[in-house]
Amino acid sequence: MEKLRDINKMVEMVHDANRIFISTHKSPDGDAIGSSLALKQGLEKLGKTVTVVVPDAFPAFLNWMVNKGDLLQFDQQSEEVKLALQEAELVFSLDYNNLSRVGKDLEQLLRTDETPKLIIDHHREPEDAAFVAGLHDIEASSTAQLVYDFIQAFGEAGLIDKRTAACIYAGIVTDTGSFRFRSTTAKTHRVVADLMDLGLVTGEVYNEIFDTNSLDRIKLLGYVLDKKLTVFPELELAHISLSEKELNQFNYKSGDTEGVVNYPLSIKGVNVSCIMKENGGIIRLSFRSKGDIDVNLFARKYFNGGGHLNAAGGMSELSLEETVTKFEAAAKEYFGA
Ligand SMILES: [Mn+2]
Repeated sequence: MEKLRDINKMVEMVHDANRIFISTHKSPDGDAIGSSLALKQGLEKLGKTVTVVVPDAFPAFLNWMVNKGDLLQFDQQSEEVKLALQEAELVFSLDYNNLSRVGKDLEQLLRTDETPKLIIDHHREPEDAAFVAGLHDIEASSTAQLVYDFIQAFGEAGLIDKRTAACIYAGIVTDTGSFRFRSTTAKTHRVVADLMDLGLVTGEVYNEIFDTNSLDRIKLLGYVLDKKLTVFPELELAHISLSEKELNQFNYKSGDTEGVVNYPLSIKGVNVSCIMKENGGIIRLSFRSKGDIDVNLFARKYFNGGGHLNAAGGMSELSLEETVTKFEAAAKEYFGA
């Protein structure tokens, strides 16, 4: 059996271990935190002592999931993390495919440590040599969905309670863009149905994650959509630009423009969207597209960036006005063809 699909070996290794160390990637997202806490809670019900380690801070909209003492943050508690790793008999790598994804210092710690490592993940091209076994599936909607399968593989009732179900759901709902990305399958919905049978109330979790806007943020969004949205119907494209001064009028905090770039894509006939944002003298650009339109190549070619087919970023050292002009010319050349 292929070693990164060997769930039975993983179950066996967990049975033989008492102290378990769970790690996840830098800038942890809903799937990283949700899958890690769900696995911790499940393993604790099996009588294990579990430490969850995140490399750095996670966004505030995930605070509801995390109880005091639930996890260690490496950039603030490196000594505690080292101790936990020394004592661990098994290390889990959750929601990342390569040890470099945890950040340099923690990566070094994990690489020099000889505790066997298991991976549960859905990112392409896992670092095979780093792991003794794993549950790796690039077709899974989320790592949280794989953690659900893993906990079920122990074949014991009661390992997933309402709180654990909420953590798994949080990972699934954030990684699938609320069940709209292509990775969402019938299996994804079946897992959620099972979680609901275990006590999950989907609306409660949804509110915790998505209904956390500040008034300033909503007013900024209103301003952007009313005053700053420019559409080029012939190019099937729209852009938004924001100066530092404008952002400050709405007491901008990092994260406040997260997702704003997606709004233009909801306009019928718009297939490419760009937001240009001034920050500390440089302009950061973020691109989104639909279908086969490649904004990764566009970002590489014109704005020193890159990313994925439908989501990419770039930067510009020109002024905001000059960047807008450059973007419009580049877009005409690249998307107009
Ligand atoms: Mn994920």
